[in-house]
Amino acid sequence: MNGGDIPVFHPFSPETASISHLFILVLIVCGVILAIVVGMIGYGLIFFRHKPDSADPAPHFGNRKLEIIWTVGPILIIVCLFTLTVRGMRESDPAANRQPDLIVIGHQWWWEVRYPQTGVVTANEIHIPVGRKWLVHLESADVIHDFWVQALARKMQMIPGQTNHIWLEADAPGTYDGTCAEYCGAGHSWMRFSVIAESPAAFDAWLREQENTAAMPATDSAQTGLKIFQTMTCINCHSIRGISVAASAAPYLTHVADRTILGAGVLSNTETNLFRWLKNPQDFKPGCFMPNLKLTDAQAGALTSYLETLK
Ligand code: HEC
Ligand SMILES: [Cu+2]
Repeated sequence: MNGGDIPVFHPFSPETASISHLFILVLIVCGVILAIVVGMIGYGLIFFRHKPDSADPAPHFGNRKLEIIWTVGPILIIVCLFTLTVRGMRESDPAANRQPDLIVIGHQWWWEVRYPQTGVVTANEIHIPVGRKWLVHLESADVIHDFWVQALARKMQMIPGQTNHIWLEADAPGTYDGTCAEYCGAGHSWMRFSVIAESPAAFDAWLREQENTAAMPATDSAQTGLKIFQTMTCINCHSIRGISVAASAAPYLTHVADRTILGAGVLSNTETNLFRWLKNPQDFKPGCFMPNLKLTDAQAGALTSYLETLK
């Protein structure tokens, strides 16, 4: 999706299309009413101005015809909008009738993404197959967050201790921007994510890749990196499948090199940026829960070569 699109006018799923249609219709109805009101005021101002020597006009009391029109008219408009709103709500939120295809858990300030059918866990980048309606469960690990992919689905809060759901679907392949839409602390503005919709075949291939455990590094520098990863505190927070199983305190790194963003969108995932992030995450995302571990350039370099092998 390109940055200039306003998602409400350019929906990419049946769910957002229904929201978009309702919005445009309400906009037109309100626009017509505004034009009538402004038009009548303008007409009155121009044609019924007070002239210096004219007498005050005779007052009118009661006008049954007009009163019926301005009572029945708005009632009809409201009934129509109400009916269309209920229809829009149904279309944008069909009943959740099965196990979730995806579980997304909001953390300060990143997104944990779980595929319950396979056990794959990743972060900040959500892959989905195009044209499939996916039921997503939304949870929170700490405070209230809000999951919002403007072009694909309505907004939904993630509330600690409660599971909400949303339907996620994309009509066309592409990368769709998502963001946290509920202020959740210092790192909120960098709590972004992407939804990558791809053909079902490409999606299946991606998911199979993700199921693999991390490959053992081949080069010296990457092997040193792995040792540092295991001996420094990294493994207390981060999991790498086959290497360390930590609590979900931090993004899974099993296939971190496969992702395009770091720190929930604060940096693009290049080798240089990864190195800079490891040297001091606080430079990029002040307040985030990865501390500055005061790594030397050599340590950060070795860790970078190791993490780059995690495709
Ligand atoms: C106290 C817990 C903690 C420790 C220790 C820690 N990290 Fe992190 N790390 C985090 C958190 C939390 C994030 C997510 C920050 C954010 O986006 O807000 C993160 C993010 C990252 C990322 C970016 C991942 C992504 O997908 O955005 C990398 C890479 C990373 N850490 C590597 C390391 C390495 C290597 C070490 C050891 C030298 C380490 N971390 C130590 C908590 C930790
Ligand atoms: Cu937030």
